Amino acid sequence: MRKRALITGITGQDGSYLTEWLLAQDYEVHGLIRRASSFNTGRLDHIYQDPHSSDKRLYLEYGDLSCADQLTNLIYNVEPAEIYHLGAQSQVKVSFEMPEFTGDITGLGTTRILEAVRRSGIKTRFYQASSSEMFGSAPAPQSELTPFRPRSPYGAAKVYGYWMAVNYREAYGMFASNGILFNHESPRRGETFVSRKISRAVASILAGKQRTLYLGNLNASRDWGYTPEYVDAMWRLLQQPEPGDYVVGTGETHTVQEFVEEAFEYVDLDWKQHVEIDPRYFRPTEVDHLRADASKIRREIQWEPRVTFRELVRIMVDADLENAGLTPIGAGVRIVGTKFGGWHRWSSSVSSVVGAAAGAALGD
Ligand code: NDP
Ligand code: GDR
Repeated sequence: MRKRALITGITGQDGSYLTEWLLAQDYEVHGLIRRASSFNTGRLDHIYQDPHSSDKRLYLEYGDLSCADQLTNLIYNVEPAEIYHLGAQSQVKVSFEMPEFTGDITGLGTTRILEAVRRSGIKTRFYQASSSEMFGSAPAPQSELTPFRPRSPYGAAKVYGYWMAVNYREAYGMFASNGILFNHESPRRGETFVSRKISRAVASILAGKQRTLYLGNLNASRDWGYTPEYVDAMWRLLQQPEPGDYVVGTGETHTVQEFVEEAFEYVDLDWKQHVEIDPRYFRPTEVDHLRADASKIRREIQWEPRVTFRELVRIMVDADLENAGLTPIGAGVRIVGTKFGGWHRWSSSVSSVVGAAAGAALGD
């Protein structure tokens, strides 16, 4: 029988790739979307099916993570075999400006979903989108055994969500797993996250539409991977015989400045001519250094990322060049062609979507 999955945060970067991946595995996919005054499904339009089609396998359902009743009804009615809980106020800088809202959506939102599962009495497998931001100031490399030291309201809310998933596993025997994912990027990344801000600026500078890119802290280092590989990891976690908590990352770290250098160098521009620091983008507390020790998932689940840091930057810059009406340099297009196929191709999965993948740009 066809498996049914429910995804919260389906309109986001990860939700859209996960949907494609699950549809390719023959799932029926239901996604929670918020009501908005304009369409917010840009990342899904290329896979959205005509509601009258007899082979329809993607359904979008209205609801909000702030409203428990809606979530309980939805979970009871859909009765999913797997729930991927990706919905969140996910922007770290915004969380300092809206700490209570972030706690409500990113933290309590997880409890609302877990409680909806418990109350509806259905048997399901639950994935919690935990984050490397939970490690905060804990020294690298960070593994499942590293104590959490969050440095933002977002990080603190994710720590709460993490422990709620563990608690429902232990208290009620629920199959609940945490994927502690390090930064993962793609051409569908929201435009205010630093990777996409850089790749878009490079394209825009080449197109003659922008001269200067204003950034904050260039010294922070992140463990950056390519999102399509990370949604595969999420799925694999829910296919295991037992639930558990896993760090997912590449094991390499690079500074924001290195991302800038790599992106500008790829198109033969001198970044020093174009990048300026604007303290507006500094955070009250910063996470300085993240690098995953992902040996557990490599060992137990055989998940291994294939896209390198340089390749990731090239994929993103090529996609934004195309989006700006320019010809891509081509290395990024080739990497997607040689390393992927099937559900994830340049023409159907990257270039046709990137223009629409503006993301929910609440702030920066
Ligand atoms: P995005 O910001 O791209 O997507 C967030 C999603 O949550 C969107 O679909 C958004 O809907 C939805 N959402 C926000 N608020 C609500 C609400 N009140 N009710 C219902 N839905 C809501 O995030 P990503 O795809 O990058 O990340 C997915 C998850 O993984 C998040 O939980 C994030 O915190 C976590 N994470 C991400 C990492 C990364 O590097 N990308 C790393 C580690 C964890 P809308 O489109 O309407 O705004
Ligand atoms: P992050 O991603 O905070 O790691 O959270 P982001 O891309 O926002 O920042 C990465 C690093 O870049 C520095 N930076 C800037 N950041 C932004 N957004 N804009 C700038 O202009 C800028 N200049 C420098 C930041 O200070 C930071 O050090 C992401 C989100 O997806 C979270 O939801 C997720 O949990 C974590 O990754 C893992």
